[in-house]
This record gives sequence, structure tokens and C-alpha cells, in this order.
Amino acid sequence: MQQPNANPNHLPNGFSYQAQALSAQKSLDLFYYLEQNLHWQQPEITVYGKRHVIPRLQCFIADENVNYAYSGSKLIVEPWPDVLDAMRKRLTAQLQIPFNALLVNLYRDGHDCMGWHSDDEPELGKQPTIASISLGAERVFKIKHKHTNEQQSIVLQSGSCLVMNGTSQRDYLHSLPKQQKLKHPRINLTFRSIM
Ligand SMILES: O=C(O)CCC(=O)C(=O)O
Repeated sequence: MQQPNANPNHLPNGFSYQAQALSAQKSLDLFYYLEQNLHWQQPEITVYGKRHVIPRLQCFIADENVNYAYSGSKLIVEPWPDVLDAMRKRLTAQLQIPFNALLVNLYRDGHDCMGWHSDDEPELGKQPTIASISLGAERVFKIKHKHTNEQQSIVLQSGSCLVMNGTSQRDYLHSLPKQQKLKHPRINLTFRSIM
């Protein structure tokens, strides 16, 4: 098991972590269902003028009226599978946020990753709330203050829910670094409300 170097109860303002939002069995069942049944894509991005496929697979699920441009790359927009629609409704009721889109990431092993970024696209509004559910392998999640560069890491366990809200996207970057030795896959569900 990974050793976190931040106490998940003492995260910066705007980050809160619930370790067992889903049971171990439910998390495992959902992981295998989604791995088999979602239509995974590997979009390309341009970095310094060169085209690259992103280092993970993705699926973008959204209500019909959600502006497609949000997904940022050429992702096909998928309708909500029942199991994810039910989860979206529970999170909407719990957090009082009208989630209407979901970006799903599949990290096939520790070589797949996500670089430093903030989820601060204008379509997400000024202080977006993002609910991030983890399924499968544990991964280190890093948070870095944009001005002081101070960093914290937490380990996201299978079945956990990390909520980012308030000024978290304005003040911090986050990333999911490579873990070269990790052989196991992880799925991450990020529920978003797009205006
Ligand atoms: O996989 C994760 O936990 C991070 C996902 C993320 O940062 C994002 O989708 O913006």
C-alpha cells in the first residue's frame, strides 16, 4: 500500500477526501463493468507543435445540452449508462450541485498519468465543484499551490471520493504522476457541472 505524506483530513482549503464512499466490492464490480462497457478513446493533443496521444484512455459522458467543446479534444460524447446516472443523482443530492457531465479516465498501469493542471475552464464557472471517484489501483494524487509551489500528496484509494470546490482550482494545480512499477489499472470518474 502507498504511504500518503498528507493527512487526508488536513488537505488545503477546497479539497475534501472521503476514503470509503463506495464499498470495496461495489468499487471492484463497478471497475470491471466500466472497463468492459465504456467506449474508451485515446485522443491526441498538440504539445510544442507535435501531436501526441494522451497517456491514458478517456470517455466523456454528458447530458445532451452540454457544450461539446468543453471536452477540449475530439472526444465523442456518450450518453449516461444507468449505473453512472444513478451515481450522478446521488452526488447531486449530496453536494447540491447539478452535475451534467463526467470525464472518465482509465490509467492502464503506472505508466499512464495526468500532468499538472487546474480544472479552471470558463465553462465550469468561477468556483467549480468536482467530485472525483477512484476505482481500482491506488494512485498518488499531488496538489501544488500556484504561488508558493508548496506540494502535498494523498493516496486515492479504491472507492474514495475527493471533492474539489471553492478556490481549489484558482489556487492549486493537481496531477497524477507516473508510478513506473505499478502494474494495475485505475478508473477515475470526475463529475462536473458545465454551464
Ligand atoms: O485521476 C485523477 O484522480 C485526476 C483526474 C483529473 O485531474 C482530472 O480529470 O482533471
